[in-house]
Amino acid sequence: MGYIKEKFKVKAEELGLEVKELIKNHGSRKIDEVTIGQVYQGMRGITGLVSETSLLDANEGIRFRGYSIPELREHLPKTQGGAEPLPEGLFYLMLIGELPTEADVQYLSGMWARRSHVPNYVFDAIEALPISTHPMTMFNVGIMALQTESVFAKAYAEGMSKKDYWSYMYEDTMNLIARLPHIAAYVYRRKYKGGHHIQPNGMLDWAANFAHMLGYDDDGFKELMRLYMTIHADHEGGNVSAHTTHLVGSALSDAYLAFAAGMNGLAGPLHGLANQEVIKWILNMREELGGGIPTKAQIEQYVRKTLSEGKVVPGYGHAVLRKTDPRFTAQMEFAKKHLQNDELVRIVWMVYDTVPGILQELGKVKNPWPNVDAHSGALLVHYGFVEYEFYTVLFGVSRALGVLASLCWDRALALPIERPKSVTTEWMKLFVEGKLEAIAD
Ligand code: CMX
Repeated sequence: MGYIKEKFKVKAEELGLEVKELIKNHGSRKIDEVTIGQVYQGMRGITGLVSETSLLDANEGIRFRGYSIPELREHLPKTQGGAEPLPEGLFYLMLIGELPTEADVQYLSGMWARRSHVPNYVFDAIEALPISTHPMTMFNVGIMALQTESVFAKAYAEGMSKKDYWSYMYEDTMNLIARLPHIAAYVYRRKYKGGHHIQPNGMLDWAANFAHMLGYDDDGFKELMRLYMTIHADHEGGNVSAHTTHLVGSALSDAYLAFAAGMNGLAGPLHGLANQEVIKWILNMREELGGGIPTKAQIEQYVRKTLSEGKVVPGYGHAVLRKTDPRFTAQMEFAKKHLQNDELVRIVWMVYDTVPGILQELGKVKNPWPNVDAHSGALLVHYGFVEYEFYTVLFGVSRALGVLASLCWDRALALPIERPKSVTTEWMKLFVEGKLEAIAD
């Protein structure tokens, strides 16, 4: 057993005992109350899940095992001469709960490089789709084709003990994370670069190798990918992609099945697809206004037009956050350092100056501030990565780090199948009338 797996086993056994005690001594204590409004309105604000890898504060933003994004940028190992954290380090932190050493990060880079081989039938499955297929669909078809490689599913079919679930989930997690960049890059090169594929370079770190396979060997782009893969990785357990992966995994579906389900959620425009919607919206605005940098008044007018057409302003708002997303700020800092004078970046900053005030005026938007998706596209376009329909795939590759680390914990803590109770509106009406007994009859 590799030393990271051994370390995870020890940590999981310790926490497993603590959780048992917690449930035994405090299991009946109430943590929350649920209102009828919450039940109808997306279960907002109900504490009903445990996710070890990160915790979201409405005002401060995300913390990974206690570390904020600025702290991660400072403390996680970097590549030689680089300034951005290596996502391998964040994965280690989320899985083990401790900051990694340089050696831990190198161990993961090496392991993922060794496990990165993707069988040809996965590419054949992608090839079977029309070229017009959305990249997220191609990506997920690739993941589903790769499910044949699940060691968890194989061991379960052969009859494994409950005690070993975590071990096979860990192996599936490592294999899947190792292979995702190759599948994603294959989709990109097939759809946008005439099928001219680029072989992986096992000497590079995980994010740089991904950039390389996509066809971007610029050092600046590699740094951007390291930052991008780090900040998109996790956002506690309740967001659609994390929650779906956890939910599907709770049926003992393997990592491939569970992660693919999560990716279908990420592909929705109110979640991960918002990153393509943002840049599409900005480019349309620029075109409609005749090109160049619009004035603040023109942006304001365009925002109002978007709202009057019954659309949301993409990249703004959040179900939990109530301040500017620190993931937006991290990208803004990257832009200030590396691409200060980029036209699209300047428009993104002008939109940031304009949108919150207008959304506030509406009186119903709980968070008028930008989320992670409001900035990412402009950075990618700067490096020539203009195919915005692909952006959610980048988000997806990163999101694997968080949701799969969580899935390892789910199996290690032997969390049961998830099955909340639902009721009908008829039940609700009887409940408010105080006639609940009638339902029981
Ligand atoms: N533009 C216009 N209206 C918005 C809005 C925005 N950016 N954000 C919220 N609203 C509206 C909602 O549509 C809702 O309107 P109705 O009452 O008419 O249905 C009202 O304000 C209240 O919504 P809320 O409680 O503030 O927001 P929710 O928790 O329901 O939804 C989110 C959160 C992110 C889906 C929403 O803010 C939104 O649609 N934003 C734009 C899409 C986006 O950027 N998504 C990416 C989120 C980050 C991610 O997951 O990647």
